[in-house]
Amino acid sequence: MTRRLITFGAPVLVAAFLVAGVPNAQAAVAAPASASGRCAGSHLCVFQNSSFGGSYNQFTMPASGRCVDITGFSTANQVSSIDFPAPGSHQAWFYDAGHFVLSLNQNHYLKDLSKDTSASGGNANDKIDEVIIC
Ligand SMILES: [Ca+2]
Repeated sequence: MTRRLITFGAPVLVAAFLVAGVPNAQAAVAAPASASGRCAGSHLCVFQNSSFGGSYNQFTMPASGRCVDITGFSTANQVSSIDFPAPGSHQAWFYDAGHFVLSLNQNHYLKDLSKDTSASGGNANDKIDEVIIC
């Protein structure tokens, strides 16, 4: 797994947003609070299966004012649900081969990405291979 710390507003992040086009689009089926029971508070978890099933990756939050750009995680291209528990102001952007898929605010979850629209077309299931958390 590659986890690269980048300064907020750094060129690499700006470039990602320009490619994405719609960085602030919000997923439709988001609801507050933890749902999986498998994701430690203050982390972001991506799950291989819907309803928080299968294997998963758990990501820690960057320091205030910073972002992390994560690729190469084991559930890449298999992500079917996301849990982002713990109240807070962090936000995550998800990408598929450099194309923006969707974003999610902390204290929300998405239980079945096959029911969420991807900004890159179709639904968001089994597409995510990059996560940026700020
Ligand atoms: Ca899957």
